Amino acid sequence: MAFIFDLDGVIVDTAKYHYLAWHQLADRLGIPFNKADNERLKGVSRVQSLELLLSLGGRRISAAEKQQYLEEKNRQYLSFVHKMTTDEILPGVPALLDFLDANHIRYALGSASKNAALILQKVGLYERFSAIVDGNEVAQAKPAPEVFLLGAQKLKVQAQDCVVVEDAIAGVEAARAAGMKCIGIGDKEVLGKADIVFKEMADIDINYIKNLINND
Ligand code: B16
Ligand code: MG
Repeated sequence: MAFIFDLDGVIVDTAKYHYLAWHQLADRLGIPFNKADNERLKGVSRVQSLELLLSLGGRRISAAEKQQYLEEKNRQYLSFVHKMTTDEILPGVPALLDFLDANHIRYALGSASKNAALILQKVGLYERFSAIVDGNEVAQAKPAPEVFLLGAQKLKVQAQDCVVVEDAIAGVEAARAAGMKCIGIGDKEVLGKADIVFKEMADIDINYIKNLINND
């Protein structure tokens, strides 16, 4: 048995920084963009996020312009990431990682973000993960299962022995498509395809994790 954690919305809340960075670009392009719109970008790749933003404004632009906007948004986003510290680890995460370590259960990161390694370094968790799979390594973004299958491969475990922890619909679907168990973090109504949903990481019932491990 092994665990694969998503990053944004599970280990840290970087969605607030994505929002600020996309908002700045949207303002510049004259596209209305609010927090509800931002929800649709969670777990979605950078390029798909830009496509969604442009569709909100009914805009069509050249490939060169798209590239320029992607770089601009990422520069802005990184200006927030560079200020991140260990304080930004979501409540409940350290206790869960400690529990897994104590039980010799290995865990990997499976994120759509191309900045995942940097973010883990900023919050001091980089060394704790046995493997990292991020947006630089996969050809197909979530809901495709590739990111999690690669995680299982790196951990040298079978897909059916992996438990994914995810906060986005696309991520839950990716876990399902990979044939893995999935713990959803967020709204039960939204993440219905997960095996179980907890509102926040801090709400994860450690007895549920114990049972998963013992029944393995
Ligand atoms: P980047 P996750 C995802 O992270 C975010 O939820 C999503 O909003 C973002 O567009 C994506 O990473 C790509 O991030 O621009 O840093 O490559 O939830 O898969 O950890
Ligand atoms: Mg996420």
